[in-house]
Amino acid sequence: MVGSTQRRRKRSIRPGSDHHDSQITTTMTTTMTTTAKILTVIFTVSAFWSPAEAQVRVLTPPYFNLAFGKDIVASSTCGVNSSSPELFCRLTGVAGDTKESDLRITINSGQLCEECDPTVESLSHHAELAIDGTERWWQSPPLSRGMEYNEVNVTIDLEQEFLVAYVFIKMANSPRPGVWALEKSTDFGKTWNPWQYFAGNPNECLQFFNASTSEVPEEDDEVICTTKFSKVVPLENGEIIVSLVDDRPNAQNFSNSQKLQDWTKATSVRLRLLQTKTLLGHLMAVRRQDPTVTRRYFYSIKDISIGGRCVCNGHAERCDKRDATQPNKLFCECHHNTCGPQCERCCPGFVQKKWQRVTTNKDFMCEPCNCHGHTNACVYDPEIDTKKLSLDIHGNYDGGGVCQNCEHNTKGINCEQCIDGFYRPFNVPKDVPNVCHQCQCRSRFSTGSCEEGSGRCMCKPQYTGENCDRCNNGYHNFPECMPCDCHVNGTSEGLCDVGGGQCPCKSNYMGRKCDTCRSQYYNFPECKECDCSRIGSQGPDCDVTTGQCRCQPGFNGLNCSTCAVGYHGFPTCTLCNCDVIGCTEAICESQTGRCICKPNYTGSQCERCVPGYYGYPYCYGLSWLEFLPSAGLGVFTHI
Ligand SMILES: [Ca+2]
Repeated sequence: MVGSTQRRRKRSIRPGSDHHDSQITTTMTTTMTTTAKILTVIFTVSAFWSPAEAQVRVLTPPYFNLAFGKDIVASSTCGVNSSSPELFCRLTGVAGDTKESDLRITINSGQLCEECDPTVESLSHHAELAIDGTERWWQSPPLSRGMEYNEVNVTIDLEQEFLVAYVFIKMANSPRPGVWALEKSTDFGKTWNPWQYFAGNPNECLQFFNASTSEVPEEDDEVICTTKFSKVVPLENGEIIVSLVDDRPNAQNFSNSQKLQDWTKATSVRLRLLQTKTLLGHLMAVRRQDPTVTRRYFYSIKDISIGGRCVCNGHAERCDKRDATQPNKLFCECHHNTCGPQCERCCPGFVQKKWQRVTTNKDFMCEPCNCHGHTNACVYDPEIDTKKLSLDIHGNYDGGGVCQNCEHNTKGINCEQCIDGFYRPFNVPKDVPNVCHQCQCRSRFSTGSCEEGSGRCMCKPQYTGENCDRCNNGYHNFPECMPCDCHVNGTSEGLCDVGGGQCPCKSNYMGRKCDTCRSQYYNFPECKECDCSRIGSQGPDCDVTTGQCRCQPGFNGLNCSTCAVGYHGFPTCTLCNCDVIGCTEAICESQTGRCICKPNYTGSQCERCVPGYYGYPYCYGLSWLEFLPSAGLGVFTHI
């Protein structure tokens, strides 16, 4: 525990945190120092990023206030769309810290009242004021304009995906909202999901959100309904701190928990305000819509800070790169040879291994392909990876990089081979530029290719020898090397050319060139004897290709030396004496002639039912016997 605390403290003074602090302090002036303090406290005690991550290669960019400078929209605003400046009064009494000199403030039925007027900058309360870093604030229309102004949405478009650790809200001249939901979108506002519910008591949690009250989430993605931020006091300047990671099961294991990461991902954040918080004594008056009371009820927000950071998948420590085409978007400063706005892929040329996120449990770095220096271009092929065909830079067949456009007369997955007509001499390493030497082969006798290592020329089919300088078997008369007249297999004495006359054939060959099998032989160019059974076949000849003999009725097999189906007892091959209804397709055993019965049949010829079955040739079970008469079918009366 002690070690862990120390490490956490250490993290708070990392360069990233400095970056954060400077950003917060420069963007938020004067009173925002309070906010900065709160943020610092949150960062210091927060377990959002596990302390253990600092020890391995997980890189994480710093937190900053994601809301600052973003687009913010309120569905309704005090003074906007109202015919005249809109009167509102404060809940705090006249005896407050009002400056008498402030001429805007009037005292109206004992209340401190002011007006909203969007045409006068100092009386305007537009939504941007909730994220501007100053003391000015956004304010909703008072309920005196209509009870429907209980429901107001305030939406901040983050313009890209971030991981959000917390949301901090500071109220202005109103209490904190009574009932509301903090919501997030991961599709730029198309759909919304709740992050947390806020209500005054368990009944409101149920009534508005169908949720039970809970302060500590039991799941990484549990939406809790909390009551602690909906108290009526303080009447002004109240604060709400929503932590989206702390207290959740995987808070200490953030980089390994996809569920918790997904939970914190957002492209937009929305405050769906549902009901203002009323003083107990005002309850009836608000329902009656007494304007002297309802003009005191509205929402006002001085500041919304959203603490979070870019999604960089463990591959970047900074996220402040910008692109001229998308000036509002922040890009990760990627390491580990990764590329993309979120370091979500391996850079071109570094695709030997399939891209992965770095976590505390799993180190990963994109690796260049091993193309032996003959190209920088390669692509990842999952099939090559599975088959382990690609060599990595460590000399292992691991990964799926396939080199493209191999230069220097090389080819292959790793540019490890020479193209046709070139060879790699012995002792020449694969990664030298001139690895492949041209084959020195005379084209008349060789294919033009040569052997790896030795460079020995590959001969055309009709030539052979170290230098392709004599005729191959089956050819004669170097250097022409014409095909032999006589077939090399069928001719005796190794003769090749007889000047167009009859070649001397071996006993099992025939034809002028001895290039067919003699009768009773098959399987040219290796002529084998037919071997037909004298008893079972019709003659000694067989099919010249397959060797199949022509069998007598009742005989079967390549040589007609077995009995056909329905016959038994080779060499006599007698017809089986079985009942065709009761026996199987095999009819009888080929040696003994014993009939092979179907289930439920028996007897030497399968001519009766086994015990328990009745009604040959049907052989029904007992259950059928019981069933059939009652069904009135009367089958058995007819057989
Ligand atoms: Ca402000």
